[in-house]
Amino acid sequence: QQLASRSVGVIGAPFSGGQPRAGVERAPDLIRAAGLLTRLQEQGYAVKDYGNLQFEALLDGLQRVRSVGGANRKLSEAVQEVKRDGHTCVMLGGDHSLAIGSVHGHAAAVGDLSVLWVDAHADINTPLSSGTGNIHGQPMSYLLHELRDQIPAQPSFSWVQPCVSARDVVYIGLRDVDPAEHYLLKRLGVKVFSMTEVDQLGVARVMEETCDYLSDKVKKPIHLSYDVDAIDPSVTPATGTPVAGGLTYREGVYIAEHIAQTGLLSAVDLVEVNPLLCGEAGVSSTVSTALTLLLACFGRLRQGAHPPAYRLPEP
Ligand code: B3U
Ligand code: MN
Ligand code: MN
Repeated sequence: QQLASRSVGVIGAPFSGGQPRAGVERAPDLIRAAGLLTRLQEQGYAVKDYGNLQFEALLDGLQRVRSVGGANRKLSEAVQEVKRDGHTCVMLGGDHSLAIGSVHGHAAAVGDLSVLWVDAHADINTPLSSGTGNIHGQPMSYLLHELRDQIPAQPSFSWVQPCVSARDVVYIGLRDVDPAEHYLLKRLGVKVFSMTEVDQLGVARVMEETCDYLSDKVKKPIHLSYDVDAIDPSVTPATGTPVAGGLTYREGVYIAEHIAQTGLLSAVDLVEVNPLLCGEAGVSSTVSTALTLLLACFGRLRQGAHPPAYRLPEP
C-alpha cells in the first residue's frame, strides 16, 4: 500500500502563540531559504508551495488561547486542501501547538492516522494539568479521543474534534515529561521510546519496533510530527526549550529515512526552530538539520542516489 505521493505541498505556519518566545514565526522562510523546495524537486518530487498562512495579531493573556484556536483552525483548513490536492503535506512551524490544526486537518482529509511524535517533550498536558499554560505543551491532549473529557469547553477550539486513538501514537526522544504527562502516558498505555529506550535498543531497533507497532493491523497513513528539540541541543540549539541528552544528528536522520521507506508518510510537521535564541552558527546548524530531516523524510539516503538513466561522461 503506497500512500505517499510523488508530490509535496508545503505550508508555512509562522505562528508563535503556543509559547512565550518570539522568533519561531521566522522559521518557515528560513527553511525555504535553505533550499527546501529545490532540493525536494531534485529528489524527483513535484512541489507546490502554498505559501505562508497569515494569522491575526497575537492576543495577550487569557485571550491568547483564542489566537491559538484561530491559527489552528486556519491551518487545519490549509492541510485539508493540500491533502485533497493529493500531496504529501509539509507544515513548517511555528510552535508545536500547530500540531492541533495539522493533525486535525490531515485526519479530516484522509481518515484514521498513525502519529509518530518525535520530541524531547510529550506535549500531552491538558489545559488544566499544564504548569506553564503554554499550548505547545498540550496539543496531544486536544487530539486524543481518550482525553475528550479532559478538555474544557473553549469557543476558539469548538471546531476541534479529537481524531487520534492513543494506540495509534508512538513517541520517540522523550526526556522532559511532567508528572501529569507521565500519568497520562501510562494510563493510556501509549507506546513511548524515551531516550532511555533509544540508548538501550539503538535507533534501528526503535524504528523497527515503531513500524511493527503502527502497522500491526491496518497500515494507516503516518503523520510525523517532528519537534526539532528532539535532537540534541549541541546540534539544534535554536529552539525554545532545549533539553540536554537528545537524539544525535544521525539518529534524527535515521528516524526520517526509515519513515520514508514505509511509503506511508502522508504529512510532516517540522516545528520549534527559533532563530532568535542563539548565535548565527547555532541557527545555521539548526536550520540545516531541519532541512536534512525533511529531505530524509522524502527519500534522501546518505548512500547517495543517481537517476536510472545516468551515464558516465564519454572519455
Ligand atoms: N511540559 C512543559 C514544557 C514543554 C512542553 N513542550 C515544550 N516545553 N516545548 C509544558 O509547558 O507543558
Ligand atoms: Mn513539541
Ligand atoms: Mn519539544
